[in-house]
Amino acid sequence: MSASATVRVVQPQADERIYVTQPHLAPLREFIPYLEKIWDSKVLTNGGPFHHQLEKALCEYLGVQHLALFANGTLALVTALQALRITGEVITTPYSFVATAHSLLWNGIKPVFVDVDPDTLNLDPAKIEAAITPQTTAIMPVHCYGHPCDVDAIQKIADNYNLRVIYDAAHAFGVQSEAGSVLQHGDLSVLSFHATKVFNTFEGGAIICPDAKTKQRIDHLKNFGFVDEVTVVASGINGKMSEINAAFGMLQLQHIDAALARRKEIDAMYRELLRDVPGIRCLPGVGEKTSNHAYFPILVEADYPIGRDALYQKFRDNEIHARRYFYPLISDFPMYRGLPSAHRDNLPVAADAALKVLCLPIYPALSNENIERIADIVAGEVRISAPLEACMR
Ligand code: T4K
Repeated sequence: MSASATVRVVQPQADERIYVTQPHLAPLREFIPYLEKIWDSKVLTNGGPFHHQLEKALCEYLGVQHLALFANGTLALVTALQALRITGEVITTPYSFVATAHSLLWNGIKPVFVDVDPDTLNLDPAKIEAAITPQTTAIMPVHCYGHPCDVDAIQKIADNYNLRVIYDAAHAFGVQSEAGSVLQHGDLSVLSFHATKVFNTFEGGAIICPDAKTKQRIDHLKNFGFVDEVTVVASGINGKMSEINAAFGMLQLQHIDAALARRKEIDAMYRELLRDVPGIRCLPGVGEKTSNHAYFPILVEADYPIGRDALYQKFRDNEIHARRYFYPLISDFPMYRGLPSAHRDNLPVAADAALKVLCLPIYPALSNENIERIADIVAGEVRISAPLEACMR
């Protein structure tokens, strides 16, 4: 037997791997009638019937007044800033996906990073005022992991300084506080319907706005600025959602409640299984009446036997692809790190969280068996280290 034949590396099948998320897809057969309608009508895009239906259906489902669909959340963020004619400096969080700050750069706006609250990891309202300058025109907070920001405190500051508020609500589909949808706050909120999100249309996004006039401006901006065949009122972009994505969204909406219910069960299971694991802190829900359980972040604290990156690697060795959302901080990427507000001393809480956080897999198809296996890997490190510590004593 040759040497190479003795060493058999068994590559796990793709379906044996567990990722941080897996898209929830309605059964394919249910989508066929939607496709047939598109094939019959030949309307593929530019505000067709499914686009209209989905905007209406999402307003009803989310409990909001006006919603404009987009091809993705990033284009929606870029357009939201255009819609309110934001310029100068915008206060935002370093603890998010890069698209948040990139949308500012795409508009020639300077991001000013402000630290986050240690309990919510959302923009800390107590630190916003110190970052306001004569150039500040707006605040762009993120409802990180779908947990609502302190919307009242942020609005109070915005009112005092005459600033606009655009929420990056990419994670906050369906989240409700006591006062209703979290998407009703600020001047605009932006959703993402990316494959990795709680509600997905493959790619997609939306801007939620409070009045019909703003919605009309947004609708112009996402369609090159066209009002009619011969009238262009703004230097708009092509940000429209296609009919195929909108049709899929209509179908996905029929299954969303079941998907959210399963996420809730998984969240509860993790919390129970990890409750007594020393050094592991599960981020609590904050102020939400209805959560969407979009992510399951744990913070690996100093009293856990191994570091966050070692636990991340341990998972990978077991073909479990947990993710360090959000490490590195946005403020550490090359296009931001030169900004005065990007300095670590200005962002101690965010910097600490970025080194501790690990998002565990959470998606409706995740089995109870795998949830237990994942929690067991976390708890296992404590079991391994306990006898060792006893020997050392
Ligand atoms: N603002 C915030 C706060 C955001 O989090 C995001 C997006 C945006 C704005 C921008 O919205 P969009 O323009 O994307 O609509 C992912 C997503 O690509 C990104 O949408 C999301 N945030 C971010 C938090 O996560 P990656 O680089 O982690 O994606 P990826 O491809 O590594 O996917 C993660 C895992 O999901 C994969 O390991 C497997 C699974 N997956 C992924 C895709 C794309 C699938 O099973 N199927 C798939 O099709 O960024």
